[in-house]
Amino acid sequence: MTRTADPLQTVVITGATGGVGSLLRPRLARPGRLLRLVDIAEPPSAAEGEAVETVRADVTDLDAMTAAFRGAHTVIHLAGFSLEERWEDILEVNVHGTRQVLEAARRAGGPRVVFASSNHAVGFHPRGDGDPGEYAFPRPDTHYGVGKVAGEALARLYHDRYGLDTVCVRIGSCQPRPTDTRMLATWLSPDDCARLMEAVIAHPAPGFRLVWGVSDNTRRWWSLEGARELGYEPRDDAEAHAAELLAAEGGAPDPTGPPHDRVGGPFCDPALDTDRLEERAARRAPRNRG
Ligand code: 15L
Repeated sequence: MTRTADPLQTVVITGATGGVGSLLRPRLARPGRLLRLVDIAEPPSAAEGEAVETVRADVTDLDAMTAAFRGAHTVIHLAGFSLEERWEDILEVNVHGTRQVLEAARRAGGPRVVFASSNHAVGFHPRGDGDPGEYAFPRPDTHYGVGKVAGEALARLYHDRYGLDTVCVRIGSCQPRPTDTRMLATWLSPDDCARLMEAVIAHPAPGFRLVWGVSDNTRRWWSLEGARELGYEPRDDAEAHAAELLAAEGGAPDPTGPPHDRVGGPFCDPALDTDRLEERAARRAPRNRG
């Protein structure tokens, strides 16, 4: 662990060098706050005025996580595979890693934990059914989605059993900008993602929550009610990109056929099969995850 400053409030980000972590880091930096960045890769060094500590560790390492969470106000748990992977990899990193993060939070004195869940926890819900509601029953579309469901269950367990404040955010598509027509509904802008995290941090006592993480998109399918109850006020709308994306895809997609007929879109494709995952895992360096 490298230490640089002694501010008032510590916010830990696991998986800080990943896609969402890299977008959040500059947006969560502020005076009076220390960002403790946990990752197996070395995060970029601190920017001007940014109070940062780095911890090079694996989320499955309980002792390292417990040390990293000491004195923290909030842990934003993003670490893990972000796409479909072999079952054993999802189990080890996404499921066991999340259990270790929650257990470490308990041992470290109980910072609140935000769990980055995903729309793929409920990906097989037909889109035609409309908004599946805040607490849509799990219908995972992949091993990855099962890992998110397990993480939500663990978050609930650690709240009910130990009183830890745990907030699960079913993230749509957190990208710098929407890149296809599906994201006209599912986009969570980086600024809105940071707004949602700030709402969780600022809330006096969130308890257990399960909310959608999505911008206020004109075409969104999901409720913002739960997130708004936390204090989230989204300001972005993917509609600003609609003309360009619709033109690129030759018009509005057919919502009654694959991949647009299910919440999880392309993740519901049976072509995400085991052989391809084995090949990808074989090409990946050990413990190199995104
Ligand atoms: C996710 O959960 C993935 O991590 C991300 O890579 C995107 O595919 C996103 O969902 C999505 O559904 O767009």
